[in-house]
Amino acid sequence: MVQASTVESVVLQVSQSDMFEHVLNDAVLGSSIYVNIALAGLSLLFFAFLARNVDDPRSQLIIVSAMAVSAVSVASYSGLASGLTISILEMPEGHAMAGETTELAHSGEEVEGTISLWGRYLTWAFSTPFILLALGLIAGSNITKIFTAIIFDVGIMITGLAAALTTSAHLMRWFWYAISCTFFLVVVYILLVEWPEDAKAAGTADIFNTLKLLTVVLWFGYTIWWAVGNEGLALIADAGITSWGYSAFDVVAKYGFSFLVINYTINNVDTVSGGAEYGATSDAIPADD
Ligand code: RET
Repeated sequence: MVQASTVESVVLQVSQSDMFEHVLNDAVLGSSIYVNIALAGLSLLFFAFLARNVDDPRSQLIIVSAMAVSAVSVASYSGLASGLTISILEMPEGHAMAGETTELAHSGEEVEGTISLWGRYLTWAFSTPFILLALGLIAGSNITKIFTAIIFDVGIMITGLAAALTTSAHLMRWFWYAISCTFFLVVVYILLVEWPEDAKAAGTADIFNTLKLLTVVLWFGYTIWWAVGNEGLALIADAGITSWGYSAFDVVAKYGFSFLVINYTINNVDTVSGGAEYGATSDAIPADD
């Protein structure tokens, strides 16, 4: 066994199983992940139960879209819990965490670098499009606007992932962050300007405005949290607390949001319906159950 006390700093190759064990043994970081696997799974079952009697195709599309957010979340947090999508990264010179070490919770060994839960950003590229699809459908928007919102949204998350994983130069991290924020403004524009008009015409302005506010406020929350968390300015230097921030946002932005969407849809099938043949790809429409 390595005697950490006999050397000044021990540089170790951190394995996937080390990350798995570290999460398991760090109560704050671990709970920020495990609690969400449970919540995502339970919400999925709950939503399936709530929507069990809906047979209108457009309503079902909105509901499936909202449920997909929780489904991706189970996979996302499982990736973090298993050590697959979480790493210890050495921050470049100029970053507040440059030269910092992390103590592995299970072995007490010191490793150079700070923890990045980069799997979050990767999986947001798969979950957030479903949030926007549900919102766009509720607003009665057209394909062009929905496509634009989703494409720029995927851009936010992938460039956010790049910001998190860049270790070559401090400035490059913030360059990626700036690109990501620019993409975010496109989505905000659609949410605040385009879709409210569409929702008015579709007769869904009330619920849309609630969902829009919740989304815009929380999504700005994620953006600011990245900037102040351990991967950004490190005003919050602890990886566990940074992770809990995102996990808390997730509870409202994913499960709370999806519940509002599904609850509204179930109770307003007539308003959101596109007719029994909505989305059919041929003239012969087989009964789906
Ligand atoms: C990052 C950092 C780079 C700049 C920006 C970001 C925005 C992230 C957002 C995340 C929303 C996530 C949700 C997840 C639910 O599944 C990537 C933090 C702009 C808006 C809603």
